[in-house]
Amino acid sequence: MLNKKNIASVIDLTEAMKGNPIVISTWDSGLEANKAAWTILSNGGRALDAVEEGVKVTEASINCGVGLGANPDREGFVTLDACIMDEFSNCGSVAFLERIKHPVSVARRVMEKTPHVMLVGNGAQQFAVAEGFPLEEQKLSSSARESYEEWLKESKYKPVINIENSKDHGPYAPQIINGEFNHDTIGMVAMDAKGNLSGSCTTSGMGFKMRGRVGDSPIIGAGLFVDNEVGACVATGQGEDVIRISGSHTVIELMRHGLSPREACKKAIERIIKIKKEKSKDIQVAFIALNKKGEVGAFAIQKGYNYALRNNNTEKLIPAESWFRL
Ligand code: SD4
Repeated sequence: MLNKKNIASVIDLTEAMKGNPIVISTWDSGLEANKAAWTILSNGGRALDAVEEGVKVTEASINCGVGLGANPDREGFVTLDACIMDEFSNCGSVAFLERIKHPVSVARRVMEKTPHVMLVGNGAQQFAVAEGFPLEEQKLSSSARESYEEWLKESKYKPVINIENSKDHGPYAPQIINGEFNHDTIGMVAMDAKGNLSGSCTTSGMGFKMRGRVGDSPIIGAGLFVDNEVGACVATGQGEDVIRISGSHTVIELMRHGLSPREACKKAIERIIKIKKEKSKDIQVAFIALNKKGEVGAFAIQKGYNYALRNNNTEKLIPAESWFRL
């Protein structure tokens, strides 16, 4: 409950954070993405611009799970999901979007230019083209083509835990391993020099997913949530299980009630463990969160998840604690 005294302390904290921007993002790929975000944050720019430009770096790269170079669905088409949210609780999202290079920017346009929050499929593509986004060729990257052809031999669907950080095939493991397949995403949350928060999330979802499958990443409250009075959170991993607990919103509400970002992420992971029971050992889900004091934290189901942080003092990868420690 906000009373006069703690309203004052919220304002004091915000004052204290001014001039101390920070950005965190998911997986190893977050290091490069953070650099682009930092160019904006370190020059006094808005967190919203930082989280858009940051994840665009990953969208433009060839990797297994973000942007047009990513692995396709089981029909052979790359379909993209993304969302963005700002300090005023404005939000925009696209899902099942094809042939557009920067879905996060289309999500921002949905937020800024339409009365809606979410556009999907053909409608999202039509909107993007009308807004001047080029319609790219319907074509797989060579690594995605190879992975897809390999996958077609058995057509099995089984996400591989932590494939995002596998070193076997470049930074984002764009290829299949032992006939098993992957997921990947970049999520980013940031606080700017004015103490305002924003977040973004973009993905091709799970490689070789069913046509039409949409995960948590474009769902506000599941893959991403921002509350400028409290904090920002983004999820990665098996989207179905993030949606089941409204993951990112849950983390924000837990922080609102006083938990640190780490404790809040851990509690959300515990909820998934409670629901999934034995099956928890076969899935990966992770949350990263940032609160209004500029404190960060993360928690994952499985070991091997890390996130990238950049602020005035440091630029580094941080291994997250996990429910299973082996
Ligand atoms: C999804 N959550 O589509 C995404 C995948 C992901 O790292 O985060 N991979 O379910």
